[in-house]
Amino acid sequence: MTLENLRNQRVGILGFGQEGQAIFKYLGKNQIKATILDITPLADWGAEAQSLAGDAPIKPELITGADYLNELQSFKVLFRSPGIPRLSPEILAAEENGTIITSQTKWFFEHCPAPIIGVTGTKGKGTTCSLINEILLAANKSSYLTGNIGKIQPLDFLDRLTQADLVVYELSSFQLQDLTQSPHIGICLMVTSDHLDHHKSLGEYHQAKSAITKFQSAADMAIFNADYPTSLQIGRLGHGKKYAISKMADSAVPEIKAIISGESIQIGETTIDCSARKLRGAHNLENIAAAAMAGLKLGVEPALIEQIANDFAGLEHRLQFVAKINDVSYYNDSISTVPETTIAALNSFEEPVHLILGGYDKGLPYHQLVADLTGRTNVASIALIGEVGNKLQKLFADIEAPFPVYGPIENFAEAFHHIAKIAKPGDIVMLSPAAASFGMFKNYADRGHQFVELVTELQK
Ligand code: UMA
Repeated sequence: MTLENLRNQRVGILGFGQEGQAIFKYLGKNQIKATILDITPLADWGAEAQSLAGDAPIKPELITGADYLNELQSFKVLFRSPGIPRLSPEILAAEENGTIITSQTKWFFEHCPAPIIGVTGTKGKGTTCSLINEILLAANKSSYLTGNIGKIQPLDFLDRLTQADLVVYELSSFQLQDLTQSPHIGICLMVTSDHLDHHKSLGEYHQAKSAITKFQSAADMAIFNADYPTSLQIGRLGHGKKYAISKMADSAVPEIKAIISGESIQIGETTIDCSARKLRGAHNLENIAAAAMAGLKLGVEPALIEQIANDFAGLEHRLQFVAKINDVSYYNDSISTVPETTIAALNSFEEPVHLILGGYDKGLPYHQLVADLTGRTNVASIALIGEVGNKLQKLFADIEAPFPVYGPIENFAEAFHHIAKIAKPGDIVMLSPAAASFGMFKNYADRGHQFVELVTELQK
């Protein structure tokens, strides 16, 4: 489909979030009128969305509120946002009636002149994409990072791209679901179950992910984690060359080209030594292996890949290495707003960890977290903050925690200094609060930035 096919046709944008707004700008720039359809009533839109639609030279038609899907059959083309289920009855009925259902991702794939490195998986997509992008930029390649990771929308730079560029695209199952093209390099990390609230079944979720490789030709490449049955199955689809990754040296999977062993990744004759890596967690070695494989296939020198893989500090606020001061390492894991993510963060360390825990109380249960923390040998101390801090303090008191628990402390800086002061060389100080930021901070990013600022001040 071309822009010409859209002229003088009824074109709808389903959902006016990040993606819908990017499509609206793109269509407007190309003088194409659009109708915006969104469940959220206009009065509840954010200021940016309101002024984008309100001040546009080509005024959009607006269909908002609960009945926004009623008229779908009157559209020639609909651009769907990822958050709107592809298989909803109204969308299927419109499609049956001849409406073309597309999306920002589908349009981009159809029109992008540059090779796309697409990354999907249940966890680790954002980290792997960011690392690949860093590797490519370090090798002086022109690389764009986009997709589910947010920030920069692909339609904002589509017109600038040439064959000489590279696009690293994080692909969620919602974005992959109706693609009819696969990326030039399709990377399938670990796939387990997730988003079952949105997809009807595990089968639909796995099916959605399969577009990462299914349409590849012999000129394309599939990189996948052979240790997960579904990833192996997806990796084997399509005609791309196969480059599987495994932690099992004795695996019988013939497509395996990279073996993770200890802190090393062996790819043929090449060894990538990750023993100096800042990105913590065993799972991250799998992500580094996928990124290293992609880098090698795109012609980056192994020594440079090794250097970037070791220097990469991770995504902001997600187990992000901040600094090492007097041999104490500081990590910002402000994105952790539930107990499970704090447990996952702690699993990444063997060193003693001093933890800032607590925040706004969403009514989550914390017994499991307390049991987990007290059962560990590497929790050195805990500083509690916020309402959840009160709750945790009682739970820790009941079971006589085997480590010092401070607080709850009202002041975030005071909580930080408390544990930073007692941390010994070789220890970790981490913000991984297992609670929402509401009340004490603007949002989780603000909480993370305040933590980073406190670490920076300590360095002076
Ligand atoms: N809306 C409806 N009907 C619905 C659902 C939403 O009208 O049934 C409207 C909402 O009122 C809102 C708009 O649609 O105005 C939001 O659209 P959206 O939910 O698709 O969100 P976007 O802002 O366009 O963000 C999307 C991704 N969101 C989802 O997949 C849910 C973002 O991923 C992504 O960063 C962005 O596009 C850029 O590509 C978020 C996410 O949670 C971060 N992704 C999941 C994940 O990472 O696990 C897949």
